[in-house]
Amino acid sequence: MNSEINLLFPYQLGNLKLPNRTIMAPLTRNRAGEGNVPYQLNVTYYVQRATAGLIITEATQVSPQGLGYPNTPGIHSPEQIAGWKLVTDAVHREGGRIFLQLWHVGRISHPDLQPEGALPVAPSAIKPSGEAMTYEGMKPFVTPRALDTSEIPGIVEQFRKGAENALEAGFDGVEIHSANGYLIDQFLRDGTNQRTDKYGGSIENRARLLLEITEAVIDVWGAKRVGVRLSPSGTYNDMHDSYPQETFGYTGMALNQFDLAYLHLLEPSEADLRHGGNPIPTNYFRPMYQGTLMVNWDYDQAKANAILAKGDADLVSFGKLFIANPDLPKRFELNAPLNQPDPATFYGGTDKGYIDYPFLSQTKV
Ligand code: 8OZ
Repeated sequence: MNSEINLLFPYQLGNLKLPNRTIMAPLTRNRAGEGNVPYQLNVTYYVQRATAGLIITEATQVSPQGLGYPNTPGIHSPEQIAGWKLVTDAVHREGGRIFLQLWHVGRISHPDLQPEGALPVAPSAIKPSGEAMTYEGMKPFVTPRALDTSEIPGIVEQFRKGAENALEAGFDGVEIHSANGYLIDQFLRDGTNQRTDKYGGSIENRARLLLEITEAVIDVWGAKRVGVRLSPSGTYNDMHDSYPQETFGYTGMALNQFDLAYLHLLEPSEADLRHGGNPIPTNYFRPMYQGTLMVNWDYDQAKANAILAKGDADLVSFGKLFIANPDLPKRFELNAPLNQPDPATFYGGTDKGYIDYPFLSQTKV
């Protein structure tokens, strides 16, 4: 217990000095431009939030195959790299730090979104329940195509190339999206992975893809500029696992070998509890993971300060609060009132609910 530590304390993340521990969580907003290219609207949004200890961008597909939603940005074309460069330059000019989140959705896609109308790929041909968000609205998920063993090096290469492109685009680091039921998470959990090759079966095998991707991305960036995000208790995107404590205990332990920038944990949500998951408390990870732990789930300032003081986490990321409060660290510092986020404008659209939340200085008192 160190009651002096709070969200406004600086944090040394490798050789990157964070001015505070109030992190902007990765947030899908579906507002990239034509060709899934970031543009001026996105620049304004990120620059407004440059006082975060660290910005983690929205999930960004590493390849056309990795796409699963309309208007999410990519990091695989020259235009996308150039678009992201506008964002990183502007955030740096404002004194901020920004990591890109590398993403492949796996089965959470639809032929309408895939190159040449192909089936989405996955560890096993298991259809998620629910619907994909296509350009023509929601459509039922399809049964994905199981990746052949010979295709796995190509998946690792997609992440390596994405990492190289992120470096070229001027980011400060990258986060590997291994959470929320997307491709890497589909490999980790036995509900979606029924493979019989070296990428399925035992947890050592199911974690192999994540570890190979992590190594490839570290080759590009160095370990201290690479984070990994996991959702050990998550049920989102029709996910389940028979032995989550073992699955994620092994995964957390295995990630120790890399000396990463951080491990980012999504904590159990109300929905996960309702779905009868087997939620794993965050302090399960603290003794087994030796590096920096970042946590996320509906924290407010008091709860976040409490977990930092207790020592169960080093950094806290905020989603909805950063959507609605571009100057969140300042508001925490002044104990100022918070703008309320409007869920109707979370996904898609333009300025409204994206770049028009007022700063404190614009708030009438
Ligand atoms: C909300 C809508 C679409 C995608 C995630 C990337 O859950 C997402 C996502 C969230 O990690």
